[in-house]
Amino acid sequence: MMEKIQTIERFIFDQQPETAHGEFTNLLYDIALVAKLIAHKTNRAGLVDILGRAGAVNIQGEIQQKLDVFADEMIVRICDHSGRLCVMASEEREEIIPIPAKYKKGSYVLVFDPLDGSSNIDVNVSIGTIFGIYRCTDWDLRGRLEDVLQPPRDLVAAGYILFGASTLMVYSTGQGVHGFTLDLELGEFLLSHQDMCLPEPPAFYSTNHAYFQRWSPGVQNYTRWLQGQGDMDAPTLSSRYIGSLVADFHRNLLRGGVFYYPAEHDKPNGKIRLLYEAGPLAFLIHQAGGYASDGFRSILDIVPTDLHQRVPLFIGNESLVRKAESFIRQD
Ligand code: AHM
Ligand code: MG
Repeated sequence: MMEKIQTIERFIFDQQPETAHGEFTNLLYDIALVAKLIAHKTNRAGLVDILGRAGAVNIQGEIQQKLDVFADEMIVRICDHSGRLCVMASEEREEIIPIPAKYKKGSYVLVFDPLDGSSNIDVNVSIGTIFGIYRCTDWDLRGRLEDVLQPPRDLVAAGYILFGASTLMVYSTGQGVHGFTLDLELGEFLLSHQDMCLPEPPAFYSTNHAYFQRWSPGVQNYTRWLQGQGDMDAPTLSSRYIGSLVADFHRNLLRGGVFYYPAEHDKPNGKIRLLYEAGPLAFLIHQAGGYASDGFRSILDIVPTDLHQRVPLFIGNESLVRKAESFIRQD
């Protein structure tokens, strides 16, 4: 039994090349630590009404924080002085997050959405953290905006932490996608999903149908096709939509499917952020045998021009995402 148990530390260590200095490996450990801290806090989220609302002063005289602000600050506090990063960027902050001059700088760039699915935080529905790691582009300089604005194809690792029925950390360093479940008694992430691959045939499509009237005819026709309307080639799918990208993505990764958040008439880039959400998840889906597109091209090839740029997203089993592209081409 003991032989079968693998902690995340052990797994990361075994995967690192012999020549590695441990900087990257330790960065992944740091993220696993952050995951435990956020999990601890989110598990107590329901107690907010008893202990004090966000913004109110609690029994200890501390101001209660919103969970997404807490997660953002926790990631920055754990990662800024480790000597492994040259710069960070967060969905919660307008500007890049420099590494303070008093700390040593490292070779990596961390981009993250500290707690995605904000509309689900207060209602006890799964939420998640998404992260991506790039190499800094100029070793001699402290991190700059250019280090952050790299296309997702250049990611060296990406992953997410799902705070759901259990806490799960899923990541890839370009050698498959692996998942670890947090054992609360041991306080350790244990390998639970090795080498995840998208199954065929896919089971689900996931989108917010309420926006149907805001979509282009191509996306509307694609939706009809997914529903099996009038085409012999139509897949047999069921629909699932949580409204938490990490949870929707994770379910589709395990069962197969497509998630899409398309352009809308008055939101031509949709809602999902390229740097913190679409890019890292595109990296993961490729590693799992799938594909991610903005409807025209691979998400991996899009060079960000703005920290908070949004992008239409179609992500999942390649056959389903290619079909979206072909419907959209007819627009
Ligand atoms: P957020 O970054 O403000 O939390 O928004 C991102 C979330 C995603 O998790 C989810 O896929 C999407 O917004 C749901 O949006 P909608 O409520 O419009 O369907
Ligand atoms: Mg988000």
